[in-house]
Amino acid sequence: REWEYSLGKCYYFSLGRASWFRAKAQCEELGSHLAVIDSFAEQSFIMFRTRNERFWIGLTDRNSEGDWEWIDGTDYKTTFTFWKEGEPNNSGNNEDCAHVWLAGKWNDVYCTYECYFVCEKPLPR
Ligand SMILES: [Ca+2]
Ligand SMILES: [Ca+2]
Repeated sequence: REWEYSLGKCYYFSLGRASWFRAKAQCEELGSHLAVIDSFAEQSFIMFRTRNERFWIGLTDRNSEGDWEWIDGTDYKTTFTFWKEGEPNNSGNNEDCAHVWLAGKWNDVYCTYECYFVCEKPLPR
């Protein structure tokens, strides 16, 4: 019941805030992973649903600064992006996790920041 269907996948929008790491773990406990946004259609759904609030997505450059990686192995370099203008800016040299924010645009922030999060999993058979 807590999951919402869109375009062949199911999404969970958290009711509480957590760090990126805790959010990642919570999605995994639910048999899912942090959302991987790989199309404008998916971006539009998430943008509509998150309404300018901050929600973690499964995108990080914590392994290597500037080398963004999707949590499910989706190739970042050849896939859709929707960064806010001027982002990612690695502000304070310490911003390695990404969330959606105003108008659903992406921003990098420090990973221990606490905000809502979106989990995603395939439609159960
Ligand atoms: Ca960074
Ligand atoms: Ca930033």
